[in-house]
Amino acid sequence: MAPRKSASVSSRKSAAKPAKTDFNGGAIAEFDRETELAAYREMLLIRRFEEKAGQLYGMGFIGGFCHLYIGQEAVVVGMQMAQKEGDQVITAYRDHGHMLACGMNARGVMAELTGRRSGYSRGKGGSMHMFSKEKNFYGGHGIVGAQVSLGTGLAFANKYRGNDSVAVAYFGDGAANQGQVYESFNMAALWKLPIVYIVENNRYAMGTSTTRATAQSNYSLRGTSFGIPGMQVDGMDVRAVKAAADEALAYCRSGKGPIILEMLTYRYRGHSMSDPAKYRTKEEVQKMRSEQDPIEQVRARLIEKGWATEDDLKAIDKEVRDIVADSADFAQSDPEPDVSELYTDILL
Ligand SMILES: Cc1ncc(C[n+]2csc(CCOP(=O)(O)OP(=O)(O)O)c2C)c(N)n1
Ligand SMILES: [Mg+2]
Repeated sequence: MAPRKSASVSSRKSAAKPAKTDFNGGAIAEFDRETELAAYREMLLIRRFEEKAGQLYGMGFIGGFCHLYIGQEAVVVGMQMAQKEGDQVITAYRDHGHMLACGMNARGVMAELTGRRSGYSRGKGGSMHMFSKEKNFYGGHGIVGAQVSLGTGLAFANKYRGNDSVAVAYFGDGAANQGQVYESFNMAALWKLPIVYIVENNRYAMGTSTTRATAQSNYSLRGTSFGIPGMQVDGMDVRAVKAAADEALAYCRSGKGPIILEMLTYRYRGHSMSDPAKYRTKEEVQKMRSEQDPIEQVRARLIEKGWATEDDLKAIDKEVRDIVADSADFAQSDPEPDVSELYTDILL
C-alpha cells in the first residue's frame, strides 16, 4: 500500500514549521497482520505492567519514585521494531516500557520495583535505575537530561570501535531545554556520531505545560543550528513511529551523524505516583484516550481488517495478564537483598 500521511496529533500548534529535509517523516507504511499483532501484544504488555505497578505502589509494595509510561507505548514499541541487535537504548526515569520493549523480563523489572534481590539492580536501584548489559539497555536515569550526554558517549563508542550500532537516547520535552543536551548535539554533529535523539513530547514536564515553558515548541527543530535534521512524528501511531525509526536509523548507520525524532505523545497518568495532575482537565486526558489511544488504534485495525476476532484479542490479553500477574507474585515473594549487600556495587 502506498504510504500516506499520518493523522496529525490534535491541538498542537508549533511556533515554526519543521525544517525541510529529504525525510518522509510521518508517512505511514501499513503493517501486515503479524506486525500489527506483535505491536498490539508489546504495547499491551507495557500497559498492563504499568497498571500493575501502579496498584502495587498504592498497596505499599513499591517505595520511592515511580513514573508510569501509560499512553506513550507506541513510541518505544515502534522504535524497537526498527532497531537491530547491538543498538543501545538509554532513557530517563519513565523507563519501565523501554526495558520491556528491549526484551528485559517482567519479573526482573517488577522485582526491582519492589526492591528484591532478583531485580535488575539486585533491589538497590528501584524504578529509575535499572540496567541490562545483555539487552543493551543503559538505564534508567533520574537526573533530567543526563542520559542525553551519556547516550552521546555510547554513540562515540560505536564510532570509535567502528561497529555499525546506533545509540537511541530518549528524553522529555522538559529535558530538551537543558544545557547539556546542546553540548551533546554539538559534539554529535561535529563527529557525526550515530545517535537518534528522541524527544518524547508528552506535553508536560512535571506540572508545567510545554506551552508555558518553551520558546520553541517544535522540538524537531532543536538541532537546526548544529545542522542536525529532525522529524515530527505522530507518537500515538506505532506505524508512524516505526516508519520514522527506519529512516532515522538508516541515516545514522550510513555515517551521516545524529538525527532528532520528536514524538508527539501524551501521558495519561500524573508525572509520578504522587501527582494528582491538577494542572490539566480530565476532559483533556479523556479526549486523548478516546481518540488517539495507541493500543486502541491497532485493535480497531485488527478487527476492521478481519485479522483478529474479539476472542483472539482476549487470548492475547490473557497471555499478557498472566505474565504480569506472575511478575507481581514473584516481586512480592522474592527475598530482599541480604544485609551484607549494603555496600556492594555502590560507589562510595
Ligand atoms: C537536573 C534535574 N532537574 C530537575 C529535576 C526534577 N525533575 C524530575 S522530572 C522533571 C520534569 C521532566 O519532564 P520531561 O523531560 O518532559 O519528561 P517527562 O517526565 O514528561 O517524561 C523535573 C524537572 C531532575 N530530576 N533533574
Ligand atoms: Mg514531558
